[in-house]
Amino acid sequence: MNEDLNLPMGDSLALREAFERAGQGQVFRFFDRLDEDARDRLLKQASEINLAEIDRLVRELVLTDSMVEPNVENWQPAPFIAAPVHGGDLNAWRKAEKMGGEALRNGRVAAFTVAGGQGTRLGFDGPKGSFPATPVRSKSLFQVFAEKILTASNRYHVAIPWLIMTSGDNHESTVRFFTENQFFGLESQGVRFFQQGRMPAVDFAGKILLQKPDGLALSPDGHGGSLRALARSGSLDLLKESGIDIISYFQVDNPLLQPIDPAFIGFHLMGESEMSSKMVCKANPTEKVGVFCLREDQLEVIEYSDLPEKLTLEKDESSGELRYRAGSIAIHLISRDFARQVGGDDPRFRLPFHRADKRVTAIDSEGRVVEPDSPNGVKFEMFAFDALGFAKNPIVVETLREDEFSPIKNAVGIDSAESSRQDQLRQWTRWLKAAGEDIATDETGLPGFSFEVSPIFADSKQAFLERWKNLETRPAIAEGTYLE
Ligand code: UD2
Repeated sequence: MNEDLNLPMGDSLALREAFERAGQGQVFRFFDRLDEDARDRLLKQASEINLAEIDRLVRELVLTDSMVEPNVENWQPAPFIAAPVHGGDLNAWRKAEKMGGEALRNGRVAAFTVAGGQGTRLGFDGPKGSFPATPVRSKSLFQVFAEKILTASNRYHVAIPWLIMTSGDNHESTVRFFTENQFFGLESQGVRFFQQGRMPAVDFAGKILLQKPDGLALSPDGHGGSLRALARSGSLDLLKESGIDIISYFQVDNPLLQPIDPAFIGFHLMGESEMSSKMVCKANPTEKVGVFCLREDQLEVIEYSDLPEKLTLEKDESSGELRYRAGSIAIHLISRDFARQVGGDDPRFRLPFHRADKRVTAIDSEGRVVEPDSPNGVKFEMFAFDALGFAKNPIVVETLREDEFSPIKNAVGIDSAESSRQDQLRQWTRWLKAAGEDIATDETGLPGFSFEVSPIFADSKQAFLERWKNLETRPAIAEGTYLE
């Protein structure tokens, strides 16, 4: 008996034979030379692999030339609910906010962060959520979200649970980060971590790559894997038991976002939507965000790299605005039952995998480690926004970039820690000015000094104005001021 695997020896042989039959026998190339523990490790990883799925993906995505130009005849920009400042119906927004507030008070909402990505572009050693994001206190992204969730919990008199999806690469370090920081003031039992699935990388002939003699080259299965992981981890069952039917989904990289947004929740409910999304108007045609489109009347997000150039640049004749301007900022509301449907095993609701050609450190047939300087392999990833294709009544709601979107993705330049820090400062400065304070800024609204407003003090302009008005003594805002 092989204790670790809980697999009788006969079964480990059956596993090896199954790989052989699937044309993936190279996975066990070094098996005979491995010691007992190393064999167990390899067998355990191999048993995670769905060979039929890999076979299908290799045939569909790796061995075929799928670079066919799409026929864009039936494409349209997606409609969206405009923000009040862009002509949206203020009464509808008020109604939505009220309805969302009620759902929150009734404990129907959980927050959900996808934090399983490898964060390679940032070059930061550690889970991306532990990256220091704020200008004065250098609070981590996780702390910013935790404080926003705590503030919303206090406002609606309900403990809002927080689900956090990690991956095999960062699960332990993420949990440790929360434990070491006492969960940033949240109740630890209200925060639930679970790992997403992994997929093996293959070479351009479709063969699964080995990272070492006893290890496959595995990587997270994309943020779309969150739907499977929500179901498989038992999280959806727990939500059901707690009467929660709305999941507020967001990425780990954007400190400006509102994890809990009553108006968005209200629109989701009024529209009887199974999956709703937020958009901002694209900053420029080539901004690296997906775009909401209608394809044959079906709402989809088309990743920027897949949107044909003609459509990327197309402008509205009368307004001069980009026609395809509804940029996805990867914030969604997902109904629990819909998550179960898309995260289950029914092939009718199967999210597609996308192919990403990447440099994959792997060993060659002699067991030598090869660090390639150009892509040598294919990774398979699912995208959460592809679930929109299965959703009933999906809706898109506009939010303002300056209020809600300033992600930290790159080490320098656009979407970097510095650009995000400046956007946070601009936001707080706008709140102070709205409260009647005089703060000198440059023409972009950036003050000449750093200060910080904690989400515990205020998490929106409305909350800030209220809080500021009621302060007995108002602090001078200067370099290093921290409002808590
Ligand atoms: C994403 C969207 C883009 C736009 C932009 C907004 C895709 C393909 N593109 O671009 O359209 O909405 O965000 O900021 O999504 N993650 C996991 N597991 C994985 C992979 C990623 O949890 O296996 C998480 C990751 O931790 C992060 C988020 O998903 O929170 C986004 O991942 P990304 O950095 O790969 O997405 P990005 O910036 O290319």
